[in-house]
Amino acid sequence: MRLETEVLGVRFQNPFFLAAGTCGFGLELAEVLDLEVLGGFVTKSVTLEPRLGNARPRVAEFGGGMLNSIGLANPGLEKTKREKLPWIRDNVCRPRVLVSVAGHTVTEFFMLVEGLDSEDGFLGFEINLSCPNDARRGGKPFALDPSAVAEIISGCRMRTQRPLVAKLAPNDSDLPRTVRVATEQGADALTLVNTLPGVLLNVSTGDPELGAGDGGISGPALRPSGLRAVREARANTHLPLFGVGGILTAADAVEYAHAGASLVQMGTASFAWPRAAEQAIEGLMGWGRKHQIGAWDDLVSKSPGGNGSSSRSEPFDPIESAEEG
Ligand code: RRO
Repeated sequence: MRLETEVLGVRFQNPFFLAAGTCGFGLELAEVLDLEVLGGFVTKSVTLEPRLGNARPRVAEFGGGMLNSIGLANPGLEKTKREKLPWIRDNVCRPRVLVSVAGHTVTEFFMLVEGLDSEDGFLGFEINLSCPNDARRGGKPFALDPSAVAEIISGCRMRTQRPLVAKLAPNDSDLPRTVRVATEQGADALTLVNTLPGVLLNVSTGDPELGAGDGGISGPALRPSGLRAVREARANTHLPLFGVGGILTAADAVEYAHAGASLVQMGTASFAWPRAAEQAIEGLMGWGRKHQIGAWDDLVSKSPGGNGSSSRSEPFDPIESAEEG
């Protein structure tokens, strides 16, 4: 099966990315995984100032996957420019890189995009609108507020010509509206989904397992939620979609293609098995042979809504829509 695909006007050698927060800025994983096999990766979310992160422990495992509250630990804008992006520019050849940015305020998103736009080494931005662990926002992601989504995406759009990918939340009670807002305001693609809010309690004490209390669920338990969100988004936008949530194997990626994703991101699986993406890429070629599918693109174009066909025609007013809600 041919895995190359063209999305966002560029060619990807295969549809597999590593998700934000699971591969640092690349170099953190380069010793255990040959990054060059990937279609791409998304960096850890960058904030304006460096952040140490939330109280430990920050991760806990359970039968369905993992709960995290890392709390946006990252080196901040200046160090990302000075050290992280030059490493990517000098060491990453074939994979395409998206830099994830996370503001605590709308204006911070603009400052991050402006601050990074003139740097080398990356393709575009993943705008993280859906972090469930930002204590400064009381855990309420921007993605659940359509007028904030409109403001952030339109403002970022004015500040860069690079691809803008909006990362949305799985617990959005009106995802079609959010998808349409992001589309109308100039996003080039959407990522679905971030982690789902949850908590794990110590059975003896009743205390939360994570230092911060609540966290975000990822891993196999998230896959049905991610698939549902991709299908729902597919019905409401013509934009290419990144599917993420519980992808471990080639078959999981195929499931996301059926739902309407053009590209996929692996997250928690690569924490447990750093070479999971490499194996899934090989597995995908085998899957194609077995099922006589010639190309990844054929799978994507057979999904409901297909690749590039929009089910929307009427113009959409995000402000009016936000007021209706
Ligand atoms: O750093 C985190 O705690 C974190 C982020 Br920014 C995110 O977007 N999703 C997540 O599960 N954790």
